[in-house]
Amino acid sequence: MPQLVFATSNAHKTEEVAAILGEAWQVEDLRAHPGVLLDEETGDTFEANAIIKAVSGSRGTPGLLVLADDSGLEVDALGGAPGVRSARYAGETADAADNRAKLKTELAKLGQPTPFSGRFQCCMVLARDGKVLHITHGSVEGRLLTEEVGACGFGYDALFIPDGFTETFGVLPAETKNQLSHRARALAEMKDQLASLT
Ligand code: ITT
Repeated sequence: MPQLVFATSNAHKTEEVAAILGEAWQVEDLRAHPGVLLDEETGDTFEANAIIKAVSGSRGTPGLLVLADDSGLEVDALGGAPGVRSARYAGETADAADNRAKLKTELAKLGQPTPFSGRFQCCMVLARDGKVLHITHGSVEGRLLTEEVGACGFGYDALFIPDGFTETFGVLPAETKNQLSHRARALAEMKDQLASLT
């Protein structure tokens, strides 16, 4: 089974990517490569930050294929925030609960009408030995609630209802999220490229 290093410290992302790729790939994240340090995410786009993670991750794992994901939530009524700052929305040391609380506060300030339109965005970058091999993008449109519903998923999932559904990603089964999410769509675009490298 070919090996794919997923350059993330977010175990939830790894679980989703491993489930989406299935048996075809042995996916391991930075827990299996504790000496690899990624460069700081200084970009102002998902793509720029995904390139930083993939390139720095691949320099630390010579010869291996390295995939990186930069993703986040955009809310139209907030001008696209939290966007690339999704992981740090409530501050540099914020956790997911802090970020959800900040989002709920910002949405409450806006008042009606609810729910608010938005989307999850994901950019995936494949690299090897410091060189970018392929870049893909995926998104999923939906609506934001002002109260959390459900305990599945991670990050902002309990506040987001994908279009075509009536439940949040916090309620929908992982199998459903993994068929239509921003991450699933970016990975679908990446699959041919991955297959050509095995
Ligand atoms: P790595 O940089 O180590 O990959 P991270 O969690 O910091 O992990 P990002 O910088 O890409 O990753 O930030 C993405 C944030 O956007 C993430 O922390 C969540 O808050 C949110 N997010 C991304 N995808 C999500 C999803 O599928 N469901 C819920 N929230 C998501």
